[in-house]
Amino acid sequence: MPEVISSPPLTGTSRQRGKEMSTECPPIQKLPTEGKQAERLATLQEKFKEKYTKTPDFFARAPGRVNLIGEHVDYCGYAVFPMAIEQDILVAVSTNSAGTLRLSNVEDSFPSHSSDINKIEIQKERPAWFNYVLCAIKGIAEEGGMEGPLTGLDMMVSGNIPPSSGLSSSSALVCAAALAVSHAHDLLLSKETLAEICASCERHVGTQGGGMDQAISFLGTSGTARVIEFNPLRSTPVTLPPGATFVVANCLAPMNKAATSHYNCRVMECRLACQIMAKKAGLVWKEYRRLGDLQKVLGKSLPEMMTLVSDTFEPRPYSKEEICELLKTTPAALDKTTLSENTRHIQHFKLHDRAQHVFSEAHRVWEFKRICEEESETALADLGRLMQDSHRSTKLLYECSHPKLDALVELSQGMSLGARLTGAGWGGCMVALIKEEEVENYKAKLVEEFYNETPEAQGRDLSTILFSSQPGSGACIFK
Ligand code: ADP
Ligand code: NG1
Ligand code: MG
Repeated sequence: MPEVISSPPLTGTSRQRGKEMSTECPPIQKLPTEGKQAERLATLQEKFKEKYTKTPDFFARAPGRVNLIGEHVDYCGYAVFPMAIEQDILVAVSTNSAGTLRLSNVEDSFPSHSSDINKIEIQKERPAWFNYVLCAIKGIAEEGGMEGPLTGLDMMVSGNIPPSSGLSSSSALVCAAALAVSHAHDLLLSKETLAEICASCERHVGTQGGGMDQAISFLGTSGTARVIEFNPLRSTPVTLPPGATFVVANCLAPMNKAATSHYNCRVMECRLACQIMAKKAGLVWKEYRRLGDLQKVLGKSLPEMMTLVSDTFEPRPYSKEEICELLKTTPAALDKTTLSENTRHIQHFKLHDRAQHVFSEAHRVWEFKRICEEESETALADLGRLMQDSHRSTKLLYECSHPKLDALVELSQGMSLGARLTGAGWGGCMVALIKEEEVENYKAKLVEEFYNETPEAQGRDLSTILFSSQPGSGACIFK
């Protein structure tokens, strides 16, 4: 365990945003002196010195995550069940007096960027890596309680979360950068406040995310997964049953969420389903954007909401015109009230299947938690079954899987207790629940039957593609 120098208490309330559920800031830890993390930090420090001819003042770290269950429900207001992983983004930081942002990456494939730190412009149409850092700077400048302009910053990033693979490299980058900027300005922001700022500012890249990734990146705790709830943001540690190991396997088909409209299309389908159901219930539909808010107002259970979905929609695509007729609005007005910029061109939306997935998946999250807490003899098998059901639902109702992910899930039958896609999908990673004693055999089977047959895996370090993960800790500062 790294030594904690301090976990600064929060002072004053003017810098706090939203409802605080704890008063803890991310901890400040001593730089690790041994292990892989120490080596990565040393390399980052060396490259930082070469680039900026000075030593970094401190480092910010934020982890990626694997979501165990609760996919595509956070933006509908429903709880999710992720754990932080060991893989992370590190940012080395030093201030400059020129008011400039100078940003670079240890990997040459990510080009450097520089601008006036107080004039941040994010070009959504160009999915550049540094957009995520610009989002973080904008977020802290606008919502972090700054009392003056930002000071200039020199930053260098080093990451080992496979990008665009559903393990949340994007949010880890936003969270590490936001923590770096807030620490450089002595802002004492709680983990929850930082998570909320990051959830909202990452939307500047264009994706209308729900907040799971940023929450677990700050709130992750070593040894426990967490149920994260929203509005207000709060999280509960949950100990997983003994003997449970989660193995992550990357199908090696990446999917960049900001460069495509798949993700936002699903967010909009849920929003449209919500608004049509709200109208049918006699509510002011424009005031409703999330299925979870609608459920609260209607006072129905999740299974009752599933019945309502079946009573409201047919399992087929609805045209934009038809949706406008149901809402008594026009396509131009709908673009403004409901749709994101990159979904306004879409002409057909599936409402029944997407809403059915959301309500059933939200239910599975609470079932998963109940099983973990009951500690019954069948716990592992019961959790596995929920994971299988979740995969089927994301594949068939949400249509966000990928043939390679399905192949991995298929291969896992028999050797795993359950397996499912994790993160947004359309490629990326699968997570499988494996009995501890089976892990090595299981991995060997995937290597033999999947990775040896996959051209993208050849010559790659398999430990970065196929690994078991224990719940890890959240973001911190190293000094
Ligand atoms: P994920 O599922 O990993 O969050 P996204 O598509 O949301 O996938 O985000 C991936 C993007 O995050 C990459 O295209 C890149 O712009 C950025 N990113 C991830 N890791 C790094 C890194 N180590 N350095 C720079 N940018 C990164
Ligand atoms: P990834 O795959 O890490 O980009 C996305 C969203 C989450 C959540 C999941 C699906 C962002 C930043 N992340 O994760 O909020 O909706 O998909 O459960 O938009
Ligand atoms: Mg992402």
